[in-house]
Amino acid sequence: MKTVFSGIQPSGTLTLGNYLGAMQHFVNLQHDHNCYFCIVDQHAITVPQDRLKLRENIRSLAALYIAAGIDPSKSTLFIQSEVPAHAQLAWIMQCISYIGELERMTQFKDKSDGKEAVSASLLTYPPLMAADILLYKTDIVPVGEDQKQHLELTRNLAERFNKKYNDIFTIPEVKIPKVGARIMSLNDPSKKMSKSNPNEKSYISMLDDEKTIIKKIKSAVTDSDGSVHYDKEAKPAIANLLSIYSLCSGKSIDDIVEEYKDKGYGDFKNDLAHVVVDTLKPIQEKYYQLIHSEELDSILDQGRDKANQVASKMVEKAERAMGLGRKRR
Ligand code: ATP
Ligand code: LTN
Repeated sequence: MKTVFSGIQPSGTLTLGNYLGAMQHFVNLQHDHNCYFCIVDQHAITVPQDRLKLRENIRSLAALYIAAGIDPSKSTLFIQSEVPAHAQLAWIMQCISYIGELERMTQFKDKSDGKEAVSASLLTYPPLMAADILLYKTDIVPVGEDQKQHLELTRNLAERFNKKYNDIFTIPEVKIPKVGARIMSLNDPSKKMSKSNPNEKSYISMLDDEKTIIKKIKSAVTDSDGSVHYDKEAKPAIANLLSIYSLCSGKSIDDIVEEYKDKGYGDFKNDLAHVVVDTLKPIQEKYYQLIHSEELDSILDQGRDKANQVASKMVEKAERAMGLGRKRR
């Protein structure tokens, strides 16, 4: 059975983009793969976080994973900082990374652009991500489009290590969904929908209530001509809303376009809001049952123990390959 690993940052409440681009696919993969899903809190602190808010976001993300359908009897769900091997292997990965290749990462450029004080960890974020993946002999990494470059770097680092020291790491493959890999912001279709965007109108949170979802979709920007059809270049805003409609309803984009050919944006947006509400409602109900439960803690305890067992062995192998510490008998 192939191994799958992916992570999501607890940097705010997940958006519909995170769900459609990542989490929904995790749920489908767990039936025939050995899956690890991680709450990457050490990645989240590469930018300043409020202590109490971070705690809350970590727990909330754990509950959302389960509420969205991650089954702890099939998948290992755990918190990155509870498995020390991640930071340990990240150091090793930093030692074999070049500053030049890290500076070329688009996410680094975007997040450091125009800032006066840029943390060193924003630059060394990708070696930590490589460590996450390589610790578990991962074959497949399901992510949204924005992570493609980090995956390419992970593969390069793994190959570099294997060649230079010992052939211990599995070279992972990236898996990007055909539709929904990049859900765009509701008020600017040239930017990706992101949970850390300060403008709440730019995203739908997975925990938004019905009224808020309707309001946000009604105020989403549209394109100038009034017809509902799919054209990513000329009509990026409507193309984005059509992708969301299709992914939430299971209908093809062609069928949706046909359904709205004699209708305007008003009807389309109204129905879209209800399709989104119907997608998120069952997840929200499960979420509120779980969020304060002991069950959630016991799932995370078990996940931590399982992940620790696997990851500590791999760190030991990497350290041995590099000659760290004393010779082991
Ligand atoms: P942040 O805004 O805090 O940087 P984010 O919202 O971009 O975070 P991440 O935690 O970095 O979310 O990403 C979790 C997963 O969701 C990744 O696989 C990422 O590729 C995917 N993802 C994030 N945003 C989108 C989006 N707009 N469309 C599709 N997939 C997305
Ligand atoms: N960098 C990713 C989150 C992330 C991740 C990972 C994804 C951290 N470690 C390992 C896949 C595999 C992001 O910003 N979306």
